[in-house]
Amino acid sequence: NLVKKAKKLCAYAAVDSNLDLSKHRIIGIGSGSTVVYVAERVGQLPNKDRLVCIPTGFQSKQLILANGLNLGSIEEYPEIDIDFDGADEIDSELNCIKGGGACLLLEKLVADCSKQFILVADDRKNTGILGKHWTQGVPIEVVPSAYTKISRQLTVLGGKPTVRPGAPAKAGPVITDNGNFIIDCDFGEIPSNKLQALNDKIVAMVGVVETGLFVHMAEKAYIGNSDGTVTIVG
Ligand code: DER
Repeated sequence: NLVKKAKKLCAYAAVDSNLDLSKHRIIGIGSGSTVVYVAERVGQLPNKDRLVCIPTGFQSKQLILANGLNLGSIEEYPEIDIDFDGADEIDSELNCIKGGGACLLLEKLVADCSKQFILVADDRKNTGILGKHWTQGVPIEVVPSAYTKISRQLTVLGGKPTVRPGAPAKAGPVITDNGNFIIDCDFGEIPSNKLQALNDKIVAMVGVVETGLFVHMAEKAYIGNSDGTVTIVG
């Protein structure tokens, strides 16, 4: 269908235009359905054996192995040359909301360790302001014992927090790859000049592990459009 085609187009374009094996050896592989095509494209490279791929969670690890790529860990490779990952929403300054797939902690860690961070997304995500299309809230990873305390603090901050349910797959909340809960907190539309302060306030709450607000981290975004074109931002 058109969305799948758009995801494949932007992912292939991002790899073809940015991955340079003469200077990139350690590459980050994100999580979600768009980055599936990034791993597929990298897996088609004739000299892919020169690469070591760093996962951002269980699904990402499976993608690396399924495409015959060398799997590394962020413990072995804390300096990553280039990272490709998806996004739930992207604003006009390439800030983004991530965490729709509950992998935001390792995604942010890998992005933080990367010299280059490239986003790949279909055009539904490219709305220009965070909270416009992605209305389920900012994903926040929290230690399970702190979720009620943090929910209260988020409400005081003006948010509407919900612990991400595991249903119908699981009774009780989603448990992340790190054994934590996800709170999705709706703050409505968030102007780009408010993002850093909001992120810092949330991260300062005891029991918060990380937020899905990726502020000034990405330098380029490849947007796949339903008309078959790719828009490059940044
Ligand atoms: O969870 C994430 O941040 C993922 O990157 C994900 O939300 C992107 O989603 P998609 O590529 O499946 O649209």
